[in-house]
Amino acid sequence: MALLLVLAILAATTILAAHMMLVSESVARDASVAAITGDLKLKAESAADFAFWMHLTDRRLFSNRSLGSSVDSREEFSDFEPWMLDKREHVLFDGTCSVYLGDALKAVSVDNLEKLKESVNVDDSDALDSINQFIDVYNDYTDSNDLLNLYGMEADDYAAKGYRTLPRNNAMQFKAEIYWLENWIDIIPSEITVIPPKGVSLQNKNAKIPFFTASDSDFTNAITDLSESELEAIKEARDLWIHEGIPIEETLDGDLLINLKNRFSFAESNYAEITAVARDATGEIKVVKTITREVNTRQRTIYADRTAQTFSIWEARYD
Ligand SMILES: [Ca+2]
Repeated sequence: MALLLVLAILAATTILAAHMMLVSESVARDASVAAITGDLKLKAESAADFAFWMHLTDRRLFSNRSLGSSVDSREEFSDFEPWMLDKREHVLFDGTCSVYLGDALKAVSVDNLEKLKESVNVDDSDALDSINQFIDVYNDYTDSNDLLNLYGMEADDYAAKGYRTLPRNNAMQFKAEIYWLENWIDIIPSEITVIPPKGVSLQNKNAKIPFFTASDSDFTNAITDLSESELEAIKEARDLWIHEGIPIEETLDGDLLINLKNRFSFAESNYAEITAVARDATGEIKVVKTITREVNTRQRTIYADRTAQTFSIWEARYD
């Protein structure tokens, strides 16, 4: 009996010891992942900042800001690598970090929702009605009064849904606020343009969607009358520019290119979305940092603060 008891205690102790070892191993692994992630965050942050200054330098050196075109003429003048808002990959830190510069003017600007109608067929009254109703909800959310628009929602309506602090009754401060609005999921087709810091307004918010930063859904929304094969050709031409630097005019049929230029922007806006991806030595752990900044140094708003002393970051996030 005593022997059995001893054996039982021994077995229980062994299990406990094994469990403790597992726990301490996993704690040690978590600590090491956290340390690596911390390093990668720093790396991503410096890569994003480096890219910002390289882009400002590029803008200062070269006045031609059209994207997807041959860089031969600039190469005659300087061997400075192009740092433009065209989504091309720039590799830093011995290949462990990649940076991409995109255009921050995305498909939808929250204070220009009328533009949503451009991607809807003029005969599709249901779709147009839905957008108008959504605009009513947006207007009630942002106007300072409690007067209800025809399809809008004010404090009582939000309270009934359990949202007692809504609406803001002022301009949105974060673009993600649009996800509070009823039915957004059916109305907002893809990404949303950054909301500038307080007191600053976006220039050219009516601009066409930037071609190299456009999402797949931007393409399908904007190009409803093109064939599947034309759509594929467009995506392939874009990939060839992004990955191999082959100018768009060399890979796309002339008519198709003209058509495309009517719908999308091929010129840089003054707002950069910088994405830095930092990887550890194994490539298993990665950190993605995205920051949005104004990049036109001739605009006073690039400082975006009252004392005009810093180059403001408009938006920053880790994914
Ligand atoms: Ca209101």
